[in-house]
Amino acid sequence: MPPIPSSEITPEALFWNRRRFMQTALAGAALTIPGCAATPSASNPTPAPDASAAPVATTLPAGQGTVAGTSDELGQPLTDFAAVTGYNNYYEFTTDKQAVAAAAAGFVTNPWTVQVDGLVAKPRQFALEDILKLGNEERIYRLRCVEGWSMVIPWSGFSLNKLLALVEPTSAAKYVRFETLNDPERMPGQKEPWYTWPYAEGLRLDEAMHDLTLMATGVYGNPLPPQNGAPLRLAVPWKYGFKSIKSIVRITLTDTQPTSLWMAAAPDEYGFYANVNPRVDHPRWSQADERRIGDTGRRQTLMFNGYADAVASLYTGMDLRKFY
Ligand SMILES: Nc1nc2c(c(=O)[nH]1)N[C@H]1C(S)=C(S)[C@@H](COP(=O)(O)O)O[C@H]1N2
Ligand SMILES: [Mo]
Repeated sequence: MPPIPSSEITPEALFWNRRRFMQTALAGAALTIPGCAATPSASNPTPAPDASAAPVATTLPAGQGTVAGTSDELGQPLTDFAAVTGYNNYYEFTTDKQAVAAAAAGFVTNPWTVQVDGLVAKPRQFALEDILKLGNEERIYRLRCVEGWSMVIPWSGFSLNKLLALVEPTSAAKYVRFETLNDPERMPGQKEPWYTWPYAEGLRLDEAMHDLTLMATGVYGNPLPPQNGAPLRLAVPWKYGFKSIKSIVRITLTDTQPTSLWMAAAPDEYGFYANVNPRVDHPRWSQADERRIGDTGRRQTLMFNGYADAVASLYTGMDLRKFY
């Protein structure tokens, strides 16, 4: 078994969790010992390391629709459909990336409503059908996971600012908080006590209003499959992937900086901003480079994941080491 570089170890295998896990194990619970040979199970919250190659499609797979683009604006080719839909982080189902698709396969996302509330003039509960009317543009974005791997993904959807405009944020609104469905019967990972469910994320209002911030409702020319966050999820391409919250049911405008699931789990490791920054290392590994899924070697990570021209001005005057 090859040694696993620390940069390929799922960061969500938090020290905090390991400590708790070891305490539980020492207390006599019959748990699987984590490690590269261990299969994550319901009783083992320590995720599998990202050591294996993602599956590669050999034929045009069922479920892949028509996609106009073949590469991102830097000329980098799309990541295979099989990897985009077969190698996922979605802790509500399982921490095993290659088992998410099967674990989430029966997840029913119709009917679905999204409540948009808080500091807005027109709070509203949207039916999914009405949200889908806001647009269906193709957007090819890089996704850089904080764990050190990346993909190029053809999303479809619309800029989140279109939805926010409908509810009219008040002048007191400074942040936007997002929440995933909370339903442990349908999302069995939520029965694990390690995290503060439901998954929550947040953006500053100006980040949320930025045209690049996408409410994704499709991938690879079709509606999102469950493993990618059906029926709708964020895609915030200049931030680490964990900001791109899946299966959203509530969006709340607020004057207070939201606490995300990862900030609550490990405040020393995950900040609110989480902008991709090759010069600010994770406390436990470098962020200078990344493995593009499908590639063998590693490539340099780009400031703001390559979107600096579009977004750097949002952070003028901020110390990006402090405001990680
Ligand atoms: N609700 C929820 N959203 C989530 C996650 C999750 O576990 N639960 N994982 C995040 C992480 S760490 C990443 S890298 C991306 C992965 O998106 P993908 O599986 O569509 O590539 O989803 C993010 N959104
Ligand atoms: Mo991630």
